Amino acid sequence: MKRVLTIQDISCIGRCSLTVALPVLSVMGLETAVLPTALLSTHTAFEGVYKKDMTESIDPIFHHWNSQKISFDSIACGYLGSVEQMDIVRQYFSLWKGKALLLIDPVMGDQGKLYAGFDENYRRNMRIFCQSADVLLPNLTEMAYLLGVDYRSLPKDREGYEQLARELSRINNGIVVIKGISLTRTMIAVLAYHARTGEIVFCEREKLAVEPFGTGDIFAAVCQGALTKGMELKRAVELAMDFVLECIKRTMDDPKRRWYGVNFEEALPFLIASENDSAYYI
Ligand code: PXL
Repeated sequence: MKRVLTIQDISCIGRCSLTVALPVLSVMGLETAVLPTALLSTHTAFEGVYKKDMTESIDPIFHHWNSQKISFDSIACGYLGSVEQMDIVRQYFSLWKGKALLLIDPVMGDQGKLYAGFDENYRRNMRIFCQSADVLLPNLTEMAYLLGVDYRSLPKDREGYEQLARELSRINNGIVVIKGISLTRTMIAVLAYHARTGEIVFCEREKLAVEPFGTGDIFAAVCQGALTKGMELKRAVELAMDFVLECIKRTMDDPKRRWYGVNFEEALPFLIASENDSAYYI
């Protein structure tokens, strides 16, 4: 069985980050190691969040793993607690470059704004960290911050996003997967671009009238699982989109969805059938 690592926070309440990535990766048949970057009482959209940063534990944990020669087939990083922590994870990524598939979801913001607690210094450092990724998975806000372009003047057509994907891929010279592209009111798309092969994947699905919490984290986890299992980029993106859509469909009538994420538990069987393939992206 392949072993993967997911590095992100535990938000006790709110169904995002580790609490969605772990079950998704497990159900996809991957031994899943976790590294919590922070412990939060809820995700940061709630008011008055309690947050305990785990920075001081991260180096000793990596150190121990190295001493035990623990290896991973892929490592994904999401929400981080501090710039200092980002530096430590970046060094760990550099140990694994070329040996494990390295994914970064540059979790910083949404809807054109940075999340609570993040600033220009964090953004600058995130851009540097992103150079380490084989696969970069930003939403539109994060893409705009990484490129230093205005969120309000993002393109209105597919060609415009292809151009931005090419620019973004100069950061990591690898794969970029841009989430949440809405070219019409009824459809939502993901655009993936592979800088070294020129492959472009544009995957569009029906847009449902709600935007619940944590779906970006679920999307990234499915991509990590699918690519680690050797699926082609196109199939990985399609699987991730279809799974997120299934999750949202099961949450449409839930009035608490804005805060508590999606009812992904009911959709998990959808992922059990996802088989192994033999494409490699390292
Ligand atoms: O879903 C992204 C995310 C992850 N972790 C924490 C968050 C957010 C988004 O707000 O607050 C703690």
